[in-house]
Amino acid sequence: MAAPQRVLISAFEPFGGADRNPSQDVLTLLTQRADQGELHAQAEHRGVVLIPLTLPVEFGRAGKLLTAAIGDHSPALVVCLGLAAGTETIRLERLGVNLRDARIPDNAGAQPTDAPVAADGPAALFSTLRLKAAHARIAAAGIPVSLSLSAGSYVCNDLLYTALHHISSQRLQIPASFVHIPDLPGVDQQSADQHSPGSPLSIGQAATAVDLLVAESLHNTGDAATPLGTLH
Ligand code: PCA
Repeated sequence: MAAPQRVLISAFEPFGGADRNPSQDVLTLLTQRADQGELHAQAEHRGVVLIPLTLPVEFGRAGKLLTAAIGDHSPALVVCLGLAAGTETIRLERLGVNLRDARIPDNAGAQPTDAPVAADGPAALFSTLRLKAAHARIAAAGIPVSLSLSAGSYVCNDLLYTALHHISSQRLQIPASFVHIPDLPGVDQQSADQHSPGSPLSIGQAATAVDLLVAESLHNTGDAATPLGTLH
């Protein structure tokens, strides 16, 4: 038996009055595929085991629960998932910023403005998954994908920054990043692999994108040097 390579994947609960969060549907589908041994990551790497974690949409608490899970499971890598309503692509987040600036209250009623995530932390921290290599794989699979320079200033960014800050300050060698998912119809409303009219991609494609990101990032080499920067 190969030594397990634990992959910690988090999703978020619904927030802002919604009754579901598609990041949970994507995580459920990934877990089902992992149980069936159907992941690209499992085909490419030995001993891949998924650790699913659903987090509350709460400043501070989401990050505490994630860093506790990192301590409990010593994962080989961490991918956090969340909803970005109004977007059209899978967004691979390159940066966590040290800023809490909430347009709506979180699920515990907190609404910080212009506050740091970590008072002693740098202004921003880079994601450490192989995002450009993954971008190429995901795009080649026909899935709409983009690199993003900002995960916003709400709880998703809070989680990404907290994870990256924890990992770097504890000197852990654990690559981590965040994937934002468009608002997609749930797996209970239609087959996971069907597009609904007006939806840029399916839950099944979103799960495949995350799987390909994991498969690429478990290769312990530097990222691809593709020129994918933005001009504006
Ligand atoms: N999206 C929000 C928080 C939880 C989620 O799924 C965000 O982008 O900050």
